[in-house]
Amino acid sequence: MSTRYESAKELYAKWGVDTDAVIKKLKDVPVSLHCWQGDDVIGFDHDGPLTGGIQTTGDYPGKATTPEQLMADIDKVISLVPGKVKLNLHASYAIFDDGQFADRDKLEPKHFKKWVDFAKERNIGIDFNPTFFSHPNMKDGLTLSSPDPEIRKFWIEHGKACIRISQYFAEETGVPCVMNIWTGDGLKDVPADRMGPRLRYKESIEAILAEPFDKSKVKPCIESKVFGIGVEAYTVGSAEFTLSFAAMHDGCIPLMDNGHYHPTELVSDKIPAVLTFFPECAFHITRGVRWDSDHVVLYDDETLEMAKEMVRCNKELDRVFMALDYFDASINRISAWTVGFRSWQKALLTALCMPNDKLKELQDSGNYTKLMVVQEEMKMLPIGDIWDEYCKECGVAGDMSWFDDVMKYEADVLSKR
Ligand SMILES: [Mn+2]
Repeated sequence: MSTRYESAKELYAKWGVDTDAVIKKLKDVPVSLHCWQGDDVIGFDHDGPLTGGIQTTGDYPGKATTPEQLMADIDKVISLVPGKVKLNLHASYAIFDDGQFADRDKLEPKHFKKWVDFAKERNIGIDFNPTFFSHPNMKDGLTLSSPDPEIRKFWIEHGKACIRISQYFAEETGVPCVMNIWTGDGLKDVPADRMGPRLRYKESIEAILAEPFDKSKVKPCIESKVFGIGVEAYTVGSAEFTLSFAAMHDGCIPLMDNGHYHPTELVSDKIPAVLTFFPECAFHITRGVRWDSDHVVLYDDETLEMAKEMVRCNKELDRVFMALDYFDASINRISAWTVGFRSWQKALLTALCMPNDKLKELQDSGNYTKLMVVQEEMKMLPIGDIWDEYCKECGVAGDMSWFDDVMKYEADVLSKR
């Protein structure tokens, strides 16, 4: 008697899909795991509130408050998810030994040595983000676009420091570091001058990118956003601004966060558009709900559609940098992380298991009737059996038995914090 995987494999083979090859390939696709789900985007360098137009809601017990706790929590997540994890850090997660505090403009590689040790021990790469929020130098809601030259200078120095740290990450781990610039700069209400802040933002990012770095090691990105909490009327780094900036600056990569657009705009449709022009593109995988941009990623239609476009536009998946970006403080944070990472893995697996060349042929030959029928047929194929095999080969549970592990961790570790 054949196993469920063997029988599923045969069904996919009839469509020309080699599921063994898909599983082998997916194991090597890096996906960045964001450290900030573990502590509600607080970090270790300040006591103030979260600012910058983002907000966590909920007070589920057990959040990490020390680097040791956060690292232990990340380890727990890594043990529960299939696939290849890359670590994604924000600058606010610098680790200072006693009396060693350095402000954002004075950060050095040594403040991240413990993270490098963590990554090297686990043989994973690191992505990085300057932190342009939750800091007193965010003046009147502005950082790099502030009219105050001293404020701009502080944040430019922060950006430059982060480039040096990104290069350090790449050199230490042997994996290129994707460094993403995002600011929450904007205005709550109708501006009198929309262009001035954008001209200053452009100059400031150019000043940051003037810091020397090896383009094969550091991949600078720029991320847009349509609005944030308290910056409803105007954001400086709008979609047109960031996409134009990346297009006009060699080596700068556009980063699209699918929670950062109007709800009727779909990043799945933007993926082929940007890959038509840019050699490399970066994506934040999240789930927008009405005005919120940061719910836990689920295996839903748009998540799958984004995975399909990445796979179809870039078969080798070497031109797209994928990172999760969300934070939920109302549920167990280990579970939030795990569900999101596994959901994106499921979406990639499903996309890789589709007869994409055959579907394209149907479209190109104008056979839209059969295209619809075949696409519907695909939905009933036993992807769950392929998923189980993939998880088994990765040494993790295919079903939700990982959740027992999380509940045990909550009882043994999180509830004692
Ligand atoms: Mn994002």
